Amino acid sequence: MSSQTRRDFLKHTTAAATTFAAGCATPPTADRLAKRGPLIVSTWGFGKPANELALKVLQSGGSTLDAVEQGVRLVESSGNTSVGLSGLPNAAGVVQLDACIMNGPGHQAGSVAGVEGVVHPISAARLVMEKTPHVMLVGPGAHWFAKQNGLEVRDSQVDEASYRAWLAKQKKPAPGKGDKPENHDTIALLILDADGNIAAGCSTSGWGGKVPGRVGDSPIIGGGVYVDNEIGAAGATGLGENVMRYCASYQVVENMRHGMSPTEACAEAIRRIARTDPQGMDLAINFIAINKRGEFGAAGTQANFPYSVTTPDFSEVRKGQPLSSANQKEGGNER
Ligand code: SD4
Repeated sequence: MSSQTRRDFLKHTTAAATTFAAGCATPPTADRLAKRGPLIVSTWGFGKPANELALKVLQSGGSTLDAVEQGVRLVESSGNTSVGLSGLPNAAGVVQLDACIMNGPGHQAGSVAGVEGVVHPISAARLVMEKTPHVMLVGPGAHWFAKQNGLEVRDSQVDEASYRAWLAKQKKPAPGKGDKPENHDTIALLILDADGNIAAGCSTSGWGGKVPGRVGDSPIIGGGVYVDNEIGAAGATGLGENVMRYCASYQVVENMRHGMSPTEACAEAIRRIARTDPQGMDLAINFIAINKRGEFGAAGTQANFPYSVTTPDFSEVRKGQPLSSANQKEGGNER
């Protein structure tokens, strides 16, 4: 082993040992994971019922992907104003949805972007992963594919009324400040199962009032979600333009590979982006992460980023590490 490699090895094992000492009392063997049961982490307070449903799916014998899909579907049909067809429409008054799913074993992924009229885009993303040789389908092709595969679809109707109601509530941006989305959130949901395998998914209607055809970070593998079955998983919520240019969920997972705890990995990805981005900490982005040891964490540029954590022992909403004092309203539940 060269001295550089040895130094790296020592650095990483020391960092991992420190992380481990903070989070667990005994080595994370498969047994221990099995006894501990699954860990489910998702964005926002509205992730908690999704986590709890995902746990039930696992406990009743469903697969980890079933659990991700069912958890996300719950939010997609909950009337949430940032996820599913109840989400805010684009500038043409049409709701366009983004979603993706990733499976740790086999490093598989599927995604749909800018899709209209599909009630459960997370299910369409899973079908892309499982039934096609592709990773991503967009727009009318994604709608056609979902319909062909028996998913529930609706005519994509221009929703002028809800668009106008939303538009009337928007504050005019201060000159030079640009346009900031007021109500935009994503369900990103990560699972470490009792066998130590990882899967994740996310779904959103994206930026309310966006230019038609705009795609955010959520359906981009490594942007909205990333899974590495040897290391862990990460998911993003916030302004996708500030996530996708940096492959930020991928960065979070790579930070964990180099020995950082999930919380530190999220915080470091944000600091790294803020160092090079002209917006600094005004990025409006938040991350959640889990690692293979069953540790979890979150960090955000907003002071009060809530995320939900569920295991067989507890289910609660926690606050991510704040990297600025900016308060951003939790969207997704209001008209
Ligand atoms: C997007 N990242 O489309 C999504 C929206 C979101 O909190 O998560 N906002 O940019």
